[in-house]
Amino acid sequence: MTNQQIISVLNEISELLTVKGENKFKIRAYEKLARFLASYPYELKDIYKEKGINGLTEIPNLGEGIAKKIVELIDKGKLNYLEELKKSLPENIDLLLKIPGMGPKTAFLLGDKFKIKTIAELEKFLLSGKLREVKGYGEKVEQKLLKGIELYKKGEKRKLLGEAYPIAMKIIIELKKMVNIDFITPAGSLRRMEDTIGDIDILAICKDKQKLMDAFTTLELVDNVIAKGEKKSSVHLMSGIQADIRIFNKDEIGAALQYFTGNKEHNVLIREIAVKKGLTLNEYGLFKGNKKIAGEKEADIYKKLGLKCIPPELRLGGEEIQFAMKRNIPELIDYNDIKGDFHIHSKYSDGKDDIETLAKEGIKRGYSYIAITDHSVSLKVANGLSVENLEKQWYEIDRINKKYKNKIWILKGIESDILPDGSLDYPDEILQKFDLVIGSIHTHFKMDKKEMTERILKAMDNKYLKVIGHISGRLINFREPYEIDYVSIFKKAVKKNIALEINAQPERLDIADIYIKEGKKYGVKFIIGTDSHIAESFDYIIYGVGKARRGWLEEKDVINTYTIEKLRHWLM
Ligand code: DGT
Ligand code: CA
Ligand code: CA
Ligand code: ZN
Repeated sequence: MTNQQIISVLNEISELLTVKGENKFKIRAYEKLARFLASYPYELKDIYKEKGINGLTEIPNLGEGIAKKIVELIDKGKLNYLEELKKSLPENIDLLLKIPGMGPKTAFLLGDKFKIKTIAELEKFLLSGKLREVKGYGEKVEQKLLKGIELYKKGEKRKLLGEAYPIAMKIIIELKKMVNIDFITPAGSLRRMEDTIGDIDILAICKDKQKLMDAFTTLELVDNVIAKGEKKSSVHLMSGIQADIRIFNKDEIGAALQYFTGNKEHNVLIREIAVKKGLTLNEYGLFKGNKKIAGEKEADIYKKLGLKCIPPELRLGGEEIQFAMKRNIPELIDYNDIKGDFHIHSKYSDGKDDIETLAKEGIKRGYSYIAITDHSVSLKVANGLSVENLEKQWYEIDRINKKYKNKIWILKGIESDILPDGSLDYPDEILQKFDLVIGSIHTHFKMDKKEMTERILKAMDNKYLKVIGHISGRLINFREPYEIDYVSIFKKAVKKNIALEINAQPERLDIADIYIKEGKKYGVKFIIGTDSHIAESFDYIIYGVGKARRGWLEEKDVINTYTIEKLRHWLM
């Protein structure tokens, strides 16, 4: 029972209680804990194993009542309370509630009055136009729910990069502990750093194949084994993802990496080039007749085909091939080029950690600077900062900056709401005191393309604004982006020296990589922010760099690579 699974049970309970019209405070307790756990770094089952139920009740937001339920979940894998709750409501209402955009009242209506029990039934019902005949419902709700079904179907199949990536790393670390492995690496969509991952593909070189397969199929993370062979095995993981492992010989691994990194379209184009040259390419090597001319090194495959080696993140079966032919692939920003993080929440708003903890985390990672960017005053749900609290925070930042002088620079930042009329959330005399002002949209998502674009352009007129945060508002698999006119924002960003944020939160990854690539053509600069609400989330930076690379960005395009001097200059 992972935290992720516990969170979904908590959310399910809170939704079912809402449907029942139960006490608000009771419901909120479940919601609050679920939100808190989403960025909690320790597994509850480990804490329980070590310290028992008392370990659980020490955790903030976790009272004794819920702790008992969590214990039952960990011990038995299910919860009687939840089963009973479900029985007292229309059948399968919990399934209906998983549809993005579905509220508890509507779910109850659909289950109770119309006896809808499956997603397929729901889809049919919505398409029949019967919902709009119910008082208070219209075509709009039908459309919204149909969209929700579409998102749900996608989300069922694909996991977020930020869920799959740590799992793949964990698999690799665990296997290395148990077996003597010569080489092991992820391939597939994970290596390409796609937004979402269908399944995890792992490639390895290992002399003791049998032992590696035994270890892989008996990992603690494994739920059930799909297939176990000498060179390939597949498993379903507890987290709902499938993982494959394939073992190759040393003289094949480069070709295997090329083949299994994909994507498919890229591979088709690469194979066409090979064929034109009278060569054959497969996952074991590049061959001229029976003679292998490349196979051990991935770069050699590309080289022998007359191409510059293409970074995995660019392998999409598009123009990367043409660029590689002309040897025009840019030197992409590297995962080690990052000198700081520009989007961090502290406990002054809705983060968990204090400024000093965050500073130490930055130092631990070798950063030269981090920006504390809490929420602004009007975002009450996230405990947005009043001017009074801001002053307290600045005082604290000054103290920490003094204490860790020459080790790290803590920027006084803010993630200011962009209000519906495009104004920022504080008067200019406050805004001017920040080192870094990010403007983000957190409310009023329903504006049309023109209104939304104008709202953002208006915010960019504020001379203290330096960054537009998570520009499209999308939540992958959950909320569609609102529409905006990217080009007019790109042009204004360049003119006003405003950077666009690559928000590295796994569910956001916003601005999307296709627009990063587009923006770069206009000369836009980008800033990567993890949007951390806890120090451990500094890890998300790799997803941000992955997105930057997929957007063809170089070191010079990303502000996080700047030295302190250069950063200060940019901020002026
Ligand atoms: P995913 O798992 O849906 O997120 O995406 P991938 O790209 O990881 O796809 P997957 O796991 O089905 O296969 C891994 C790679 O193996 C894929 O990117 C390219 C290669 N591959 C798989 N099947 C084929 C195929 O039929 N033809 C070619 N040329 N390559 C394939
Ligand atoms: Ca895959
Ligand atoms: Ca696969
Ligand atoms: Zn935000």
